Amino acid sequence: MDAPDTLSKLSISNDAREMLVRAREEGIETVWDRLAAQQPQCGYCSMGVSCRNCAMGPCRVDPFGEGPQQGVCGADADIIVARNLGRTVAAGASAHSDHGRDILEVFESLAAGETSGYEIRDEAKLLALAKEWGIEAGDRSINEVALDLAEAMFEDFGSRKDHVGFLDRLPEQRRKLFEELSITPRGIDRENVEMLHRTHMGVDNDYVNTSLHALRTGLSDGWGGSMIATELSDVMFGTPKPIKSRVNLGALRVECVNIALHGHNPLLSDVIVQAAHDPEMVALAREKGAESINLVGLCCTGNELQMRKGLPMAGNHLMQELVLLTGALDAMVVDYQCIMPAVTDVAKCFHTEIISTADKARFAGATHVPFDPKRGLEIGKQIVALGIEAYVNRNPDRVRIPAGTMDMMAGFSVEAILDALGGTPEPLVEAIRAGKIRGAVAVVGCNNPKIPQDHGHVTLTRRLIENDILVLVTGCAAVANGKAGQMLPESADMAGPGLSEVCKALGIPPVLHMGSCVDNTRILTLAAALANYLGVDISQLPLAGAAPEWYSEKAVSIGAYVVASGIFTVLGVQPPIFGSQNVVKLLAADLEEVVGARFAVEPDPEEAAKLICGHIEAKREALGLPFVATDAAPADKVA
Ligand code: BF8
Ligand code: SF4
Repeated sequence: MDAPDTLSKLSISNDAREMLVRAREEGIETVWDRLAAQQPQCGYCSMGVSCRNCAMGPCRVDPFGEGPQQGVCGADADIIVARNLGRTVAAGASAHSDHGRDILEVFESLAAGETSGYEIRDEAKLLALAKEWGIEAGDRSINEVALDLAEAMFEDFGSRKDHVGFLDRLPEQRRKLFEELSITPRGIDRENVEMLHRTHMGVDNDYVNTSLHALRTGLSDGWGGSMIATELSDVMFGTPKPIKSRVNLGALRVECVNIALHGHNPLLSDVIVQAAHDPEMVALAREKGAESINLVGLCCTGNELQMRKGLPMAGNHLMQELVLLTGALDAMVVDYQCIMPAVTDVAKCFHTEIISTADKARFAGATHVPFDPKRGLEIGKQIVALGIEAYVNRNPDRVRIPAGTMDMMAGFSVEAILDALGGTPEPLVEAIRAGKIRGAVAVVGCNNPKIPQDHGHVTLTRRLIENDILVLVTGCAAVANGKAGQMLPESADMAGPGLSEVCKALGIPPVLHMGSCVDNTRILTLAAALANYLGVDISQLPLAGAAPEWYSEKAVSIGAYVVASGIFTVLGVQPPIFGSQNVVKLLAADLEEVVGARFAVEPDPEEAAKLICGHIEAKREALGLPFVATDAAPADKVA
């Protein structure tokens, strides 16, 4: 068994450590063991200078100048690094946007009256979106309006528009800048396909040109596919409002059938929640000896349900194997994205049924129940029944659930934040102007086993709120902060005096849960609304982004659209670009002159906090707002 000090290098959370002890005792491999087995990882790939884009290769260039400096085709380190980065952004943007398209397809079927288990739960939001997209409601039925909106949004995926629909939310200055730079996202699929085209051998051989298209591809995700996903999910499943919830493996209940909902898309998980409450299903669970059916969330499917229904979270990305190690999970229902293929291996050590549901995401060793929105509720019940059947096979002697949960609050959509402020951004702007709130930072993204789980998120967030910076969180970051007790109204006591005062007056936490990763678009919408309200560009606002523990291609797409939208972004994990000093200089310095924002890489969250505080104070100063020196942002550090 590992000594506690070794375990502390793996995760800061006690329930994770408890399950890791069990994994070691029982010889069950987890992500941390597989990472160790991969050491040393390939240095060429880590620096981004390997290429397998064609069959003259694979090639690699030597970043230290000793070996070959070009691939067989003549591509140098700049070209190879920029092409690899571009393809990574395209993969991430495609994942988010394909999720958006799936939501849109069900929305269209719902509007056509062809679905079971779905309804329009936020009519007001649907009408507001229709208006924004230039669709007249008149005296037509809500379904007719919805059909027109679906049609218009489908156009965004195509290739014949000159800009995606939601781009009009941006300040005019930024839209003009995108035009000048030729990075206006025209169509979601178009930008992704064009990136694959450009990175084929012998197409775009100018690293600056390729990198700018990477920003454009990211923008087609943030202001396109992801934004459609968020907005239509709100229409169909309800716009989130502040809601109480809980987090940790202790959310599993020994006396219940436990089913985890894992992945990203709320389409199926929403009907599973309905099915789990169905009296017929509850009766079936009781017949088999369980008290009731207990649903828990993992990753972003969990976040979607926590935001709207207060569903307790079992955990974030690195908990997906550890939740199986409790021996108390009867079924894990997965849709797509961030689901490790290893879950079926770990599940084999217990009785847990892994149920895959998306035809595009199959897992060897899982039971596949294909999702069909026309029979949504029926399929939801079928899945819950599988969980109940698996419960019968649970071995009570194998059950080890770490005790206790942490309370947290979720549900901060832009609408909910504006509501808390009394319907206008004015109080927030005033608090920023007066210096009570210095600025706002989006802390987002994943867990990565290269970093002690949650350490980056929790440490950075703690320092930011101590410095009176409001923190907005999504994805696995939100779960990490929840576990650390930073997301309760009483957590205001952890914040600096100004932020604490504002939070207490409004009854909100200093760290606001804004949803899943596609819901980073809520942060874009809020930033654009603040900029428009003040008549400035987003890049002038005291804002920043951070992804302290990112691992995913989707996180790279998010980073691309956040920076391209004008927001300075700090990454905690080094991206594979360091084989090209030119690409590094472009992304970490020169972009500032181009889009008014840049990337930084800082693995130490304490140092990242200092960087961000300094940046926020510099933005405040440029806007003529009062400056207050703090420990993290001493006067001499601020230009
Ligand atoms: O989309 S934060 S590990 S679960 S990629 Fe994945 Fe990263 Fe979690 Fe959600 Ni986002
Ligand atoms: Fe090698 Fe060029 Fe082919 Fe890449 S595209 S594998 S660098 S020959």
